[in-house]
Order: sequence, then structure tokens, then C-alpha cells
Amino acid sequence: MGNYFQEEIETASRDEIEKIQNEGLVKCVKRVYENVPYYRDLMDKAGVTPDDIKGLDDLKKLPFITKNDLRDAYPYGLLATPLSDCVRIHSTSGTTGKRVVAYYTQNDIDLWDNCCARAIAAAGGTKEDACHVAYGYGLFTGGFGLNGGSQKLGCLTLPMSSGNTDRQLQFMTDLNSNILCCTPSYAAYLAESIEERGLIDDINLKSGIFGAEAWSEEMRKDIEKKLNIKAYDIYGLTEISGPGVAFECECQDGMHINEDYFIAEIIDPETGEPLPEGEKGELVFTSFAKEAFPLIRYRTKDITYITRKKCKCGRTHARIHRLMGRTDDMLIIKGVNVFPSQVEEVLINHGMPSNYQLVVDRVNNSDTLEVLVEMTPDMFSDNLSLVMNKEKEIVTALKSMLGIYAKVKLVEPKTIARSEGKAVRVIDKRKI
Ligand code: DLL
Repeated sequence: MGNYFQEEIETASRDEIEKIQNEGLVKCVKRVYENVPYYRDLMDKAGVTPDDIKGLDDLKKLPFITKNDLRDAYPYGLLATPLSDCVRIHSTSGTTGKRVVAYYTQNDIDLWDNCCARAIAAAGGTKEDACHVAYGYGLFTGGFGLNGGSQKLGCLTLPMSSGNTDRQLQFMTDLNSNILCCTPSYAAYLAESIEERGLIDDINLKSGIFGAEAWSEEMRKDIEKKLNIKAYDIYGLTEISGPGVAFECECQDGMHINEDYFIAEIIDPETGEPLPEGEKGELVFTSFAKEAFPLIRYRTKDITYITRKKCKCGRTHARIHRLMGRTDDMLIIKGVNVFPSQVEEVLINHGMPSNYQLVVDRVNNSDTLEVLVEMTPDMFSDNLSLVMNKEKEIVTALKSMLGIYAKVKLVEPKTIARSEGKAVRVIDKRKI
């Protein structure tokens, strides 16, 4: 039998879960219709009123909401409570550099902490454990999310944030970290550093909770072997709360969705029609239990499928399969969401309207981004220092737009391969 944080709800019967979802949905729709003009307009346009929504069967009558809506409604347009009831924001990049801001009341934080506490408990965590949180802290949800879950479960929480590998390893060995939370690529990097320094016998890790980016079964096996741990996948997105929307149990066979807070659907990304259980499509969430920022039928652009088959762990909540890609061009580099259009915006703003290409790679288990930009024939002639200055200028602007370092290389005109159809803006060499 598994290790639960909230056994009763995590193993509730299908009827009980559906009752919570039916009631939650009806209440949430009514609330946003009354309090959020943006939602009222969307529903009016779709010709649906709160009275039409009596439960889950009516979900498909409701319009979708997308990242574009979140951008249009920026900054407060989707807020469903007074701002004075909110205690925190988190944020993630949007498609054109405008960021998406999510708001949380204290209850929203509590709900999210529960999600992460369930994930850590499912990974074997107890109050006897030291939980080493090496996700970034700040606007990104990773650090604060797992931190909240770890404290709620009663673990000793190490708010390490990402980077500074020497300090990570020092605390990991001196304070006997048992559970490591970070991106899978950072876990692989730490594993290599531990191997190189011959520290494996000084490490007390038993499990890892890795997510925020795509990773493969091979990568899981590799990390598990190198760190001598069991590695668990965790999924989430800022718009819906953060990490812990779904998490893996010891069966490592898909991630349980926290269905007492979120309703998940799979739709055909082309037609928007809901797809039956087991069919692959775009994941859509309704975060009916949230107060400040509930979203109804939010299109994640993530591709997976759902199964309601019984899980051996005893949890009854449906599972999503490991993420299988996205329907848009969003890249995740070092755990940060990057849209090629953001890079384009920076280049145009810096007088480089020409052809460009993003080359993404993984070197020593760490993601790298190189931006190749063609110069126009008259640009800078042969003045190398002008070229270098321009490169530096773009590096700085990209750092401030994306939040990560990107190497920038200005190249001769017409050296980036032209394609017959759509421009190939991204070459992703990472083998995931
Ligand atoms: O990445 C939240 C998170 C933090 C999840 C820590 C897990 C651990 P965002 O920055 O808003 O939030 O990015 C959300 O990341 O739509 C997916 O495309 C991708 N993603 C998140 N978890 C996974 C995963 C956080 N386990 C976007 N596997 C999502 C694959 C993932 N992709």
C-alpha cells in the first residue's frame, strides 16, 4: 500500500470524485459569470448561461480559454476575487513576451501545497525526511510549490533553488537530503557531478521528483541508476497552480491528476471535440476549486492521454500518461518556457530583421541555446568589434526577455539554410 498525504480523498470512489467535480463546476461557473466580465463575455458569445451547466456532462458546452485570453486579460482581467484577497502571484512567459500572471489567495496556496504534499508522500516522503528543493524560486512555480508541499508534509525543507552545484552537494551530503526535487536535466547534471567527485557513498537520497520539462524513460533509468534512487515524474503549469496538478505514484505508470481540484479533458486539437479515454490529444483543465484565478477549460497545448484504469497504488484519481509533446512551438530550455517569437521580437527591436535560427542542445546534461542571426550585406562590413558589440547587446536583451543566457552569433548573409516551406526556426538537438 502506498504512502499518502490525504488517503481518504486520494482513494475516494469514482462517485465521490464526480460529486465533488459536479458541484465544484456548477459553483465555479456561476461565480466567474457573476464576477469576471471577461468570462461573462466569453460565455455570452458561446450562448451559454450558468443555468445550462448542471454538472460534468455539460462541460463541453462551455467555451475554451487559451493563453491568448490570459494575455488579453492581462493583468487583472481574469481575477475572480478582490485583489486584496490575494497573497501571491506567479508568472510565466506568454507567446509575445507579455507574461501570464496567476493569482493566489491563501486557500489557493493551501490547495496547491496539498497537491505537492501528495506528490512528495507518493514518492515515499514522510516527516522524517529532508526534502531538497532545487527548482528555481521566484516567479517560477517550481521552488515555492514543492517547498509548500514539503513543509505541509512536515519534511525538513531545504530551499536550495537551482544552480551553485557545490553548495547543493555540500548540503545534500552534510544534511542528508533524502528527496531531491528539480528538473530532470538538473538531476542528471547533479548525478554526473556526484559521480565525478566520487561522492555517491556520501549521498542519502532515496527518491527524486522531477518535472517542468519533458524527459524520457531512458533518462529516468539513467538518473535512477546513477543516484541510486527512484525517480518520479511531476506535472503542472502556472496557469492551473504550478507543480502537482498531476504526480506519479510508486507504480511509475502515469501521473494521478488531483481530481478533487481539477477536471481534466482530452480534446482533438483541431476540432476541439472531447476525445474518449485512452485517446491521445490536447490536455484541457478546469481548476474549479481555485478562488482567485479559476480557469474553465484551459487549453494547455500539452499532448497526452488519460486513463481511469485502476492503479495498483490504491489511488482512484485518473492518470495522464507521460507528456508526449506540445501542439505549439513552445520550447522548454533549462526549465524556462521559450517561444521563438520572443527571440524574434528582441532581434527586430535590435535592428536585426533578418533570418535567424535557434539551436537548442543538451551539453553535459544542461540545456544550451544558441541564436544564429544573419547580418544584412551592408551591416558592419568587416568591423569585428562592431559585430561583437552587437552580439553582446542581443545577449543582454535576450537574457532580460527570456531569463536565460543564450549565445548569439551573427553570421554571414544567406548562411542559414532556407527551407522550401515554413522557415525552420528551431533545431532541437536534445535527445530526450
Ligand atoms: O513547469 C510547473 C512545474 C514546476 C511542473 C516543477 C513540474 C515541476 P510552467 O513554467 O508554467 O510550469 O510550464 C508548464 O511545462 O505546460 C508542460 O509543457 C511543461 N511540463 C511541466 N511538467 C512537465 C512534465 C511548470 N512532467 C509547462 N513533463 C507545461 C513534460 C512538463 N512537460
